[in-house]
Amino acid sequence: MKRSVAVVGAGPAGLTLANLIQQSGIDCVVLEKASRTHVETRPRAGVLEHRSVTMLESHGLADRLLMEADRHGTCEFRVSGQAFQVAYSDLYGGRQHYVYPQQEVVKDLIAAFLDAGGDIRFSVSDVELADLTSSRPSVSWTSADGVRSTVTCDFVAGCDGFHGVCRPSIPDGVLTEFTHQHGIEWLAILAEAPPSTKAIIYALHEDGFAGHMLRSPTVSRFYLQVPVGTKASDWSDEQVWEALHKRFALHGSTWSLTEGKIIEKRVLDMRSHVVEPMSYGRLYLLGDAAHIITPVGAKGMNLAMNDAATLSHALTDFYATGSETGLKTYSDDCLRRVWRAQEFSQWMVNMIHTDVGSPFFGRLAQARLEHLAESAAYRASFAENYVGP
Ligand code: FAS
Repeated sequence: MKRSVAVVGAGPAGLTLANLIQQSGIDCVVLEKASRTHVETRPRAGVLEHRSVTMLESHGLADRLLMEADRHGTCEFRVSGQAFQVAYSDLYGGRQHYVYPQQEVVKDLIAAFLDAGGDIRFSVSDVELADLTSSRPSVSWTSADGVRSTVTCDFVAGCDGFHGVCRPSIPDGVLTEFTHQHGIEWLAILAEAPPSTKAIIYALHEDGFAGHMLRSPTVSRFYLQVPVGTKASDWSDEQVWEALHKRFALHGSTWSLTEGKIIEKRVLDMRSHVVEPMSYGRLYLLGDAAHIITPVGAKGMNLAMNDAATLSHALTDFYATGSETGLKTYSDDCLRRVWRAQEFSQWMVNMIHTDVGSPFFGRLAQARLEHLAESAAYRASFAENYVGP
């Protein structure tokens, strides 16, 4: 087959890109190794930044999101049984977060792409990239019925996540990899429990961090800091709820945590990873294929979508005017935003964990929190980075 662009991976990065370039009249094919049902039911992130929603809305891709998503503009910090809130939306021009599960975003983007005549191949295997430095790279795959196919194209978009095939297709020595292991692990819990809060809660406790994230009116995401090397099976549901009650407890308050059936428990090792540059020849890397960030600050999905918007602009310009400027600056444009997000995420990791590194850092974490509680200027800077500059 011949296409202008081959997109490998149907996550937020690949699907946003495919929809945007299709709207610009650029033909593409999307290749996804999982089934449609799997990608449309796989729970991951759940918070969209103001600018991601503005971008989707400007392309007519946010109708259901805008109808169903909860808007949030406040978050809460709990330390030693005391709580304070940061009304970050008021501090940053009314910009809000939209709580809308990633799998719903994926579902909407697949539907919009197919409704507009898009071509997605699900359940493909053995994806291989070739001739990436030529003007006609190609991608080959085997479909579920065993047929081997090849698409020749102008550009390949590597949107296949951290464990995909696109980044490893780049020869050794081309990319510079920046990796940081935070030395922390979180037990990520999904429970059929209505949220017990209207604001995301970050709780610091001598036993470790606890987080109450928001997903939907019937499902909540919780995070529990656990010792490195923990297996999800080490924690019974009873132990999970006991620890959450203890770490969220407030002195002299009637606030209570509503429990529910735990439907997912997995351990997330907190690591960050960035490759430079985010392109090689006619291959462009987007989202988790190029950068991994901790869930602290909810940046992963938003960075993936912004990479897609940036590459879409560059490709639209290339096909409309022949200009390669956007394609040449794509990597630097994205990396500026990626490192800004990594810096903020690291700052928050160090603020909400009291035992990262030496006890000295524990004191720093406390000082940061006190500064956030007391200083309007500090809160304004927090607000800008938290909701997305
Ligand atoms: P994705 O990983 O979403 O999509 C890549 C796609 O490529 C997948 O559909 C995959 O099946 C496909 N693929 C892989 N290899 C392929 C191959 N060889 N051929 C074809 N297709 C292939 N972020 C938050 O902010 N909050 C959270 O709570 C949160 N939770 C997360 C939980 C988990 C388990 C993970 C892995 C990530 C989580 N994230 C979270 C980060 C997450 O949101 C990512 O940043 C986001 O999915 C990145 O989007 P993509 O780059 O599109 O990658």
